[in-house]
Amino acid sequence: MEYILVEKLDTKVGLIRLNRPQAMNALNSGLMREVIETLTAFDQDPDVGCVVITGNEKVFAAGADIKEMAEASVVEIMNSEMIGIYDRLRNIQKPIIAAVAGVALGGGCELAMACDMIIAADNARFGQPEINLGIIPGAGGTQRLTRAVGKAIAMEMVLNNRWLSAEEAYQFGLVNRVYSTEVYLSEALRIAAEIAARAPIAIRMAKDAVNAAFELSLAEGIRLERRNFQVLFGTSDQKEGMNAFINKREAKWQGQ
Ligand code: DAK
Repeated sequence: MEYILVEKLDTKVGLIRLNRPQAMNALNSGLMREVIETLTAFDQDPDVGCVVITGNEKVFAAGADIKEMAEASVVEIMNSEMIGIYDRLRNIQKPIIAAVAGVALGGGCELAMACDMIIAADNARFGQPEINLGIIPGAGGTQRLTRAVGKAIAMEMVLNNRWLSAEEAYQFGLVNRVYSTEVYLSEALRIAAEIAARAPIAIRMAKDAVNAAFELSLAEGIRLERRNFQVLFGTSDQKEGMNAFINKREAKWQGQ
């Protein structure tokens, strides 16, 4: 890998570190290709139950690579592989946690929001500064941000480049938790390890059902949730989980 560092921890956590520090981790197509290929491999790997994506202590990612796209034509942007990459990201079935320190701007903020949870360091800042470049967010920024923080704050961020501090992002519901810069990554890895130790198929169904709340009507979402719930009664993990509860012992998940 040229632009990311990849580790597989013995806690069943896959760790991806964005690693273009000289360019503030700008998300060029090579980096994004490496991210999605690694995520796809983790998604198929039974030894990975949860993934953490992080940058470094100073920057998560300063957005798409402006130098790479500055001269692009409308057709080139329409044909950009980035579109497919963000669609594939949406289809990853295992939980993904973004551990964000420093700036998460533009496509960087969108990448964090495309994850299932965001753990922030106290120096994290979130923004959609695309308006300064004569464009608008193009990878879900106007949609996921608005659903997370509401119209008032989203409009300020998208129209007028307001950045949120970690504390504001927490208050507005964009991030799950805020920790000091010293421990934000270890805390994200701890939470990821807890999730990775849970019943894998139930975790997959749970992620699917919560995400459906953003895409379906309430009636459709309830129907999808019910199906996912029912399917789990075909797994040995459901039998094991309930049996373990009744017999007052720890469950041993098989992912079956
Ligand atoms: N792209 C390319 N290079 C970048 C960059 C970026 N987004 N951000 C920073 N860099 C580079 C700088 O050019 C500089 O490189 P050198 O000049 O040293 O060669 C180096 O990183 C250090 O940056 P600065 O010197 O500017 O560092 P400062 O600490 O002064 O400022 C900053 C840090 C993050 C505040 C500043 O660099 C900045 O404002 N960066 C740009 C932030 C931004 O505008 N982000 C939005 C980008 S647009 C798509 C979907 C989505 C998108 C695109 C397509 N499709 C579906 C097709 C997303 C678009 C975006 O994200």
